[in-house]
Amino acid sequence: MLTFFHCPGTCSLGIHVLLEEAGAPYQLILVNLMKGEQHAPAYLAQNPKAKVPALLREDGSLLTEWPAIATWLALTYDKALLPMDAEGLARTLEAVDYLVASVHMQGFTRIWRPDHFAVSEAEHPAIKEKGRAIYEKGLATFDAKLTGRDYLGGERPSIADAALFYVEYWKVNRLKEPLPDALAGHYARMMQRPAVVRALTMEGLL
Ligand SMILES: N[C@@H](CCC(=O)N[C@@H](CS)C(=O)NCC(=O)O)C(=O)O
Repeated sequence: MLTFFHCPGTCSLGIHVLLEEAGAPYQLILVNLMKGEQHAPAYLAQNPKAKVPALLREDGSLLTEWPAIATWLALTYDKALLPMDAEGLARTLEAVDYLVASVHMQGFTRIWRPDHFAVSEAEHPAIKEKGRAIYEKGLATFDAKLTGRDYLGGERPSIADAALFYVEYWKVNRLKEPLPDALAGHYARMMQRPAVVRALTMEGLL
């Protein structure tokens, strides 16, 4: 049995969706970021990075970083979540890296947590503006990619669609803003997937 450390509605939601899509056996452990539980000694003993998602595996080893966890889950439990031809694999990893490292961490995090980038509140408006530009450029990039297709790789979702889903989720549920058309269609398709419904329900978000 895997142990999945998560916080509802954060980027760990994408990994939760993949655990459900893959049918992996896991137990959920809540790390409440709003209460600062990522810095509690008991959690730091498991994950010194003080972040979610984190996955404790049956051999007792901890796996961190969204792209690594997603890749390992796909290869271990459901290879259909990761195209294995050279072009499909490269394009999937390209999308995941851009979504997690740029759109999320350089873009959305600047909007949501400008204090992570500058202590001085006077600098926060400029940081948010920079984050907004990175985030919107990322959304527009994926909106163009999705035009005329159901999922990023075509007909079936991959780990990249789970990364796109949590970034879309933030636009709708945190910023309370509409998604551009093709992303709105992708988000609606993801929201209809039983795995997504199960993950959101378990996180108390539905
Ligand atoms: N590079 C990490 C990013 C993980 C991350 O930033 N997680 C956020 C939640 S979306 C977090 O745990 N933040 C806690 C904090 O910043 O104190 C990954 O790919 O998993």
